[in-house]
Amino acid sequence: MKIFRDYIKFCLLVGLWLGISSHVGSPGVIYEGMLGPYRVMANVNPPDVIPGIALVTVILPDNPDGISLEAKPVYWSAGLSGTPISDPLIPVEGEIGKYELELWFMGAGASSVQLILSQGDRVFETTIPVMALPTAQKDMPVNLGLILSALGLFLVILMVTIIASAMSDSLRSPGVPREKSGNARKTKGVVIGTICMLLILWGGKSWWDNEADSYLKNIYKPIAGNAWVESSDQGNFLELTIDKEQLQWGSTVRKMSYIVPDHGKLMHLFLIRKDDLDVFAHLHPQRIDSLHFRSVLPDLPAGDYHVFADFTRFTGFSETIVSDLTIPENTPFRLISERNASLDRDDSFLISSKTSSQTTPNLLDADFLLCGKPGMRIDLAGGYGAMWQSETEDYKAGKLYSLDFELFDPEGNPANLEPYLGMMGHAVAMKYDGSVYIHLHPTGNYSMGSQEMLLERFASGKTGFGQLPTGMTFMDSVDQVISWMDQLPIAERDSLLMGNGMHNMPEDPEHEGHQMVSFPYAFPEGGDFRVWIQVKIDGQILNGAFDVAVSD
Ligand SMILES: [Cu+2]
Repeated sequence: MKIFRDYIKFCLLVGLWLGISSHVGSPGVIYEGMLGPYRVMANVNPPDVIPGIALVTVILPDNPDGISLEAKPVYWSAGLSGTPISDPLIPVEGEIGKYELELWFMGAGASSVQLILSQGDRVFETTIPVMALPTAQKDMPVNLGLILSALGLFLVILMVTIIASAMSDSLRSPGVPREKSGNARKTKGVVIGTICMLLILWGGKSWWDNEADSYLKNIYKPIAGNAWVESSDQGNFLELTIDKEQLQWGSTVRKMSYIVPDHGKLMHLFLIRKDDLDVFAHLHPQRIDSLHFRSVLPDLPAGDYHVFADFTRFTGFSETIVSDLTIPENTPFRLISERNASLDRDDSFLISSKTSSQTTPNLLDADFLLCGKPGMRIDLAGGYGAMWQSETEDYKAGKLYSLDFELFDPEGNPANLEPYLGMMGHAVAMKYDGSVYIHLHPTGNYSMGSQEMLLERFASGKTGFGQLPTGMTFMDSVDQVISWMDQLPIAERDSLLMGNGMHNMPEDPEHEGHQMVSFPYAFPEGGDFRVWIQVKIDGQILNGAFDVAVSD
């Protein structure tokens, strides 16, 4: 019985693995933007086994007439020319402007969903980066296993019977009773047939086990980094290194030298103090070498921290390095005037209350703020304010929401948001137990760098992994771009990052002048989450924290 079940399991899991992927515990890709003249919100739930089916949900709030909507999976490696034709999305009954499609992802790798809207002779397209990777191994339902095992057993008996009959009854003429020698041949046939079938089953099983092993080796795991605090007379530094073994993934080795800038930065590193999530920092480490990154550490309280470091490769593959960091009690903090090394100009941090109901304990410095919740207005540093505009406090897992935040200046008037790292705002959502971490933007939770790399690639018509510059050359050229961007005046740098307008949301008629920032997101599971928002007003990076309980 077990042999058959294993054998069938293998049949279900045969596939090719390249080994590439993305974030922590929140695989769904949310996209908000424009599709031609129309607003579009899309949610792609990628498969967790490969080959597997992704559910693509698209909402066109403007609900245009006379359109057809299609989608196809386009891989970085295969390019547009290596992609099958697109499939039509089906309107969801009773839901205006909503369309759905189940899309097969046949291979693992840096991929995308290309959305195509046709209206008359006009065709509009957009590309949503999707990392297709195996993160699970499905168990076969017992009933199916039983049925398949029974069928398998039947097949074996059938084969043995055929062999035995071939060696006995097939040799005698019709109506002639079987002789003694015929019985002997039949028995011999049963024995030979059984041995043959057992050999075939054994061969199938060892081949299956081999495939299952290589599939398991290709199950995706985020890269685990090593993070620690290095104190010197220059100040305190966060060091992040990656062990080579961590890059091995199945038969491939992930390369760390092919990272490209994302929002003008090599890496976006988030530090979040464990358990109470009361300390949050967003840092931009410098590259020391391909496996070593360093960042100036702000004056954060001692304790154990989660570390999440987002980066994107030139293949459009965006990934998160995970690690733990301990800031020792006796970490020497120096006065700002005594410190030589200063924070990156886009770095910031926030120390907030443990829960939205707690009052103000005295802490290190004035950057301690109360944490809010949906529908609540909180103070930000410098007298600014933020309000989580929300009809409900009861958020449901899996449902697509627009997390809307309104910002106020110290006089209580609508604030005027400025671009921060090429966006009108950034947000991070994290589940209290650390199992879910996601970096959000007003345009969704996919990596902008990833989208740019994929579009560039598709436009180039190139396929495969040939003609790559060496890792060193690539790193050098990217480091030059990063340091060039870092010395640009902020306004110039940000307008450059906002430049192609691809990532800008159209003017919000209700909130002229950008007083509002919205993040589309679907919480992947229920639980207690903390959401940090980051905006820039009057040249200051302002952070605010909100707690939300999500129900399953
Ligand atoms: Cu960043």
